[in-house]
Amino acid sequence: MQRKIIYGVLLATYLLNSAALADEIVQEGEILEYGEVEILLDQFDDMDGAYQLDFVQIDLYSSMHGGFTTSGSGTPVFISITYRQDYYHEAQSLAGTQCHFQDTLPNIASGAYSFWIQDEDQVVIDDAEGMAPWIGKDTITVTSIGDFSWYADPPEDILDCGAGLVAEYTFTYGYTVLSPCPADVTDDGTVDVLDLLAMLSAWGPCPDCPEDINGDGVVDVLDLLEVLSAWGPCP
Ligand SMILES: [Ca+2]
Ligand SMILES: [Ca+2]
Repeated sequence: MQRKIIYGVLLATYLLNSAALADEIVQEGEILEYGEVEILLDQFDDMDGAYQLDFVQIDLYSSMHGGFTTSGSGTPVFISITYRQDYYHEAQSLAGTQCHFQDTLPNIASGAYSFWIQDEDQVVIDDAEGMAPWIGKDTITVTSIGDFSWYADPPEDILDCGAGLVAEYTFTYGYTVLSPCPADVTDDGTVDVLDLLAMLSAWGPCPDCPEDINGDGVVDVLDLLEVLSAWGPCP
């Protein structure tokens, strides 16, 4: 019984190691101004086709620091701020993120009132395949727009107001390390009858499986031809 458990662990370890290696690279930065900002996406490199880009995730975290002085009438002051960022590569729209802040603050007489408020948003770009040719080598344009509203009734209750913003962004590049010898589905350094047998046992629709060498979601004669043309030791 003990031995069976150990074999089970070894088999699980082998299966994990034989799967394609997936990894992530994170690029972080800050945007401190409104309008257009260029960001060089220089953290991902496809290593001349050895890495496949799977997804790009953008996380935006915004902090708003504001302050105001009031008449001290006692009427609450309502603040609503929307901060939007749009991401473009040349004319192509990639994604948009939006943070929204709102709060009700007291209308006090004793000098200025200051506050910090935060929000965060996340977006995942599905069309990472379309980004792969230029990502790592080119810039994107980020357009930042803020919409501020301050309400009190009567409005004269707000004597003075202002706000500043810090937006931190994170780009996460998810990628897969591609095998230099994709037809070696058993990962033993040789394309031989074992790979052929593995292919036959996975025959038919098979998304995301190593036997689908051309990545079209089906194990069929096209993949079989890839195995035959790569027959022998891997380069
Ligand atoms: Ca093999
Ligand atoms: Ca296929």
